[in-house]
Amino acid sequence: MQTVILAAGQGTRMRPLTESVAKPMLPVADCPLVGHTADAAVDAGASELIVVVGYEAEDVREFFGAEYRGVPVTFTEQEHQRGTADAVRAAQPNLSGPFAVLNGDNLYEPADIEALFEAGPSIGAIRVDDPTSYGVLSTEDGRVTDIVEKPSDPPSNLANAGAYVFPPDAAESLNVEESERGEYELTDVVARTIEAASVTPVELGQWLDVGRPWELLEANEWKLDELDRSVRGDVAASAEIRGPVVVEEGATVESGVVIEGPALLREGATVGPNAYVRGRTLLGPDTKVGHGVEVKNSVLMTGAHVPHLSYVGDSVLGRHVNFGAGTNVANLRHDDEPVEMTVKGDRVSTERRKFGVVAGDNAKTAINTTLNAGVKLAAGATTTPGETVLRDR
Ligand code: TTP
Repeated sequence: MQTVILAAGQGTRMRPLTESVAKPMLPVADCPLVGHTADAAVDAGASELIVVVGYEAEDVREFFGAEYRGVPVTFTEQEHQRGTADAVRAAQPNLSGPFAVLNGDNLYEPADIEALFEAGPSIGAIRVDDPTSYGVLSTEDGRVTDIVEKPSDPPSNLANAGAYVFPPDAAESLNVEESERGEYELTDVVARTIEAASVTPVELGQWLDVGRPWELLEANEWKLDELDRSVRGDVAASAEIRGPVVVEEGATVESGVVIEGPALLREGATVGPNAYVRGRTLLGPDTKVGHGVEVKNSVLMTGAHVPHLSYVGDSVLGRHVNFGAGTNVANLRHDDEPVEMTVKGDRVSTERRKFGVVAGDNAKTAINTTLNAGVKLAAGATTTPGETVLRDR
């Protein structure tokens, strides 16, 4: 089945991490987010991947190349990011038969995508406790009868999981009206398809939409949990590596270090001496976790350094971030309420009791900086020695 992967979006809710990187290219365990989306499609038997690119397209093109795991890849450019239906419209000239559409920023189980492919025209759905912030499906006699966006009175708890198989003629009905929020939405194409064809709801076992920074942490938690232990790097005799830890070739673990898996140390990462890495932690290529540093349940992207005497918990550090000596991160509120973040100007609950900070590429903290839970540092932001950062900057 031809599979369209939508990877053109600007990822504005993920800022500052998407300041100069496409969201699908953010790291999730051992590959970019979109690599996991594509893996699910390939494992399910996709015959061709049609990748819609736009924002920061070059990295996406480079990652896939002409072939991905033996499956041919075609790129198509969406010039302006005017919505998901508009993105599929960019792929339309390449379509020739039934086709699947997956969001390039969603994680799926391969078996679920296989079930979707086998079902013919279908929509992936996930059962959620509170469907009011999703597209919600109505179903009758094993087919989808309606889809409503963010209903206050949801007809079911089946949420649209952004995975579809369309019949061939759906490619002709991509010219939908602009929605209230000014986009051309794929759900409007789905609504038309439901009227014209029998569309099966396929319930997915596990699914994650990665839209906001803490969801990138959740994506890493999911994929790091799937790691099998493999230690190929240089590990000092006095270091302790516990559980499912991957130390890639070219990574270094110095003396006195304890690493509790799941954890992944990519090539060029160095830890220690005397450091503690725990939770589900990704230490990207060329990262450094130095003496007296504890890193818990965090993602350090390429070249991020936390070299001396720091605590970093439940946080995401962009590329080449540097935390000065003694920088500490708060990741828990004393009232035990979920940590909040500002996303596009609105305060939003992360629904996590523990969440630390998000630092954009090249942010640098001075010595003894204290960063409060839920704070975002813009790309290139700096702090002054001894500063306590309570608000985004
Ligand atoms: P969204 O998550 O709705 O959009 P986004 O990724 O741009 O993020 P944000 O809302 O934070 O700005 O998009 C769902 C999927 O569709 C995602 O994989 C990106 C993709 N997409 C496009 O390819 N083109 C588009 O015009 C839009 C809006 C999204």
